[in-house]
Amino acid sequence: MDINEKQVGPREAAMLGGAPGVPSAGRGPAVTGKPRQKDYTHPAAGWGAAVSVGKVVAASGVPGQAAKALFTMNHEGSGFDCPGCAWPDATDGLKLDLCENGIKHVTWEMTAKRAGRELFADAFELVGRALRGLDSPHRAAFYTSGRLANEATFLYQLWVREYGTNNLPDCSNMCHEASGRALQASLGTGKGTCDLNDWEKADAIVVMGVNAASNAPRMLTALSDAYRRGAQIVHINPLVEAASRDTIVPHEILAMATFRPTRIGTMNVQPRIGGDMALLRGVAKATIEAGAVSPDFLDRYTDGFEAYRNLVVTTSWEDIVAGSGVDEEQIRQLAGVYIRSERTVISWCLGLTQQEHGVDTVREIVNLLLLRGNLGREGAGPSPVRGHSNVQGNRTCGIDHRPTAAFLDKLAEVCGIDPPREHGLDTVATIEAMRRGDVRVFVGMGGNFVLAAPDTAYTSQALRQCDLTVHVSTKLNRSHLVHGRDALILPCIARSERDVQKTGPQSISVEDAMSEVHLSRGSKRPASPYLLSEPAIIAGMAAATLPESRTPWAEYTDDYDRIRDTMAEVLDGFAGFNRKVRDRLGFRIPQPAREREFLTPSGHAEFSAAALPDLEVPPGFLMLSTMRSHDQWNTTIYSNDDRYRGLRGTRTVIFMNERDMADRGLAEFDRVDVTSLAKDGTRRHVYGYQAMRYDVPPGNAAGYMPELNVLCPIGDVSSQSDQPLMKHVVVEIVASA
Ligand SMILES: Nc1nc2c(c(=O)[nH]1)N[C@H]1C(S)=C(S)[C@@H](COP(=O)(O)OP(=O)(O)OC[C@H]3O[C@@H](n4cnc5c(=O)[nH]c(N)nc54)[C@H](O)[C@@H]3O)O[C@H]1N2
Ligand SMILES: Nc1nc2c(c(=O)[nH]1)N[C@H]1C(S)=C(S)[C@@H](COP(=O)(O)OP(=O)(O)OC[C@H]3O[C@@H](n4cnc5c(=O)[nH]c(N)nc54)[C@H](O)[C@@H]3O)O[C@H]1N2
Ligand SMILES: [Mo]
Repeated sequence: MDINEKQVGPREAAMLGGAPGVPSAGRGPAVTGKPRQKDYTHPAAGWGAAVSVGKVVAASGVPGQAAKALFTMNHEGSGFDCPGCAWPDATDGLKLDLCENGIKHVTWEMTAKRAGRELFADAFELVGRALRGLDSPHRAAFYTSGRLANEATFLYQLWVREYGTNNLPDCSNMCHEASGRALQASLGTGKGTCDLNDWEKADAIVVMGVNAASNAPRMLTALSDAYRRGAQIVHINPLVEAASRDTIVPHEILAMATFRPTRIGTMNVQPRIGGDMALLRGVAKATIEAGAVSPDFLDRYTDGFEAYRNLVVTTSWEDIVAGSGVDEEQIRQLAGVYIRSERTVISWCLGLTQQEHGVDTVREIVNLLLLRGNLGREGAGPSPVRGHSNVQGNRTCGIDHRPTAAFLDKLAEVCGIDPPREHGLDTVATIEAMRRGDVRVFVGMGGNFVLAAPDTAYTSQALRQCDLTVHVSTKLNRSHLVHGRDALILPCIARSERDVQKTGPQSISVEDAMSEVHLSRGSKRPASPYLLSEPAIIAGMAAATLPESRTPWAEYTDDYDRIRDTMAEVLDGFAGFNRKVRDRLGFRIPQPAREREFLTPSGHAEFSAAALPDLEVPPGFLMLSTMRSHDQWNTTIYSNDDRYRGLRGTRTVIFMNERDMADRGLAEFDRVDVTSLAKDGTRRHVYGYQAMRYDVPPGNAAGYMPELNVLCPIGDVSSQSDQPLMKHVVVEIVASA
């Protein structure tokens, strides 16, 4: 019996793909017919995307409303912010700058199912009673998925801290925790320093570890513009993804009519999984060897360059080539691109962060940028691609299990509460605490915790041990079925819907990946007149939990301007929030690092000098990365197809190098069993996947989340960021018996 079955029993193990001899089904629609793979040779976006959107809008069951919603999405001033990704809106506003996946995301949110008033009547009291009954506030944990708007976020953390804990795990713990920590250590800010204008001015854009065509489609517009003005665009990815080829930009109707694609890449580099840090070091080495550094900048603004240079000079090309999986000649070519560029932007996403050495890798990006002063000037700098549409705003507004003393002091002073000072639990620590019985109440503000978190069987067991689980959601999902002794599913108003409170229609605000904050107002009639907004639900739970509270919960709900007034006093850069956020394009949170003011202990940008990681796997094992398909939004699966990777009809595949397949005697779509090897030596299995030939370097493999989360061991987190190693799963792949 394997680890999955021991934890969840044979029936559920079969559903999770962990039953020997039973082919895994995946989490998409029922599979019919045989899967197919044919390389996708058309440009990304364009007509393929348009056809796909038409199908989704029709299938939403509310085509008229869906079409109307699409025309108000991302229109500054009046519309609502696309709840899809965090890519900023075009600076000149009002292009039809939507993407196919944003559209699928919005229409999927619209459903014909309804919930009535009676649902909320007892719910708040149940939550309040359960929380008041715990012997310590630390026995509860409060998860946030990155969809929560700024105002609701602020209320949520206020409730949790007034109640008495910093147990605020969030999806960012699985996403960009490494980026935040790295940028904080190097530059004294947890965020990137670039905006879209910088993307428009860069001579070279380096895109690392992101599947842009699927997950940040509006980046394609920026890349094709950059290509047309002659910028160099380098894609660094073990998989050659569609974004590195051609695109037809969605709003360019003429290009769509004439099928005239624009190139969106000038160079592809294919490192081994986890090899980015060694690759970056190689580029730094060649840059230093060529004497192409900026001594004045280094002198004036940085700290630790000498130590870094010594480390780079003594790192051998042999180690760099072995560690990156890229040959010296190509690394030198890449360095040539970097050296010839006056202004360089380096952008990255999960391929770099969900690794053991994620923090070191992001710091190596900064090291490389610092060498040539690519920081705090136009067209240059680090630019992480954030995930959820407001994941960055969540952090800004207080979702942090490790809050700073300065933030807590301010919160105490302005809100008259006594927040706890000890750090709280992150996502993985919360799961482990639930499993031990130390956390008894779990609240999820959005998200699909059981499927998004690592080690599905373990996490299921942990949630089932709770006294109470509460989910505030716009859509039903698997987490609603894997619950504690008592369970609440509270539906809420979605971002595309009208939110009317006592003082009239309300707007909420969000922050995009480039620190721009703007208002968002839904226009669609809510699914039911009895639905409550997220701020109203949070305030209702808070008032029931804290009967003595002097926080004006009801007033906050009546008028979100009141929430913003308090936020303006607590949060740095939010003075005049209510006024500034009503500007046509919103406002930008000040970024000291952008002005070359570094809030680090030394007052300078800090070089890091970390050793290259050891990526060796035991003989016969492969390194597997989990990722999204084109037709999914995290745990929401739209179909079994992955258009740009040319795959149709299945999700339970393992992308493998041809040579690794031959070594195992595997032909295309042969069934395989996959076993992961945890740091602690335990093994987890999925059965009856299908092997698929793909352009990945030998020794590397890939497959889809959330199905493969079954294989991600709960204890395998980075010692640098505590992030689960979702792009670094050591696996053994054998032909199914
Ligand atoms: N349509 C759509 N959009 C989304 C999402 C969605 O699910 N659907 N999710 C949103 C969220 S929350 C996030 S965080 C982002 C995620 O956006 P991505 O980071 O693009 O997400 P993944 O699909 O996990 O893709 C990881 C990419 O990294 C590459 N990769 C894997 N290992 C390595 C490595 O070691 N080095 C390098 N250089 N590359 C590697 C993979 O080949 C893949 O291209 O997208 C956001 N946008
Ligand atoms: N193996 C593996 N696992 C991963 C990753 C990976 O790359 N590999 N990526 C990780 C990353 S980057 C992330 S961000 C997490 C995602 O983790 P989560 O954020 O927990 O998951 P989602 O699938 O985005 O959550 C979708 C659910 O959120 C609810 N929802 C949607 N919109 C709203 C809203 O406006 N309000 C409320 N209240 N609820 C809403 C709906 O009920 C929907 O079913 O997954 C992580 N898990
Ligand atoms: Mo994410």
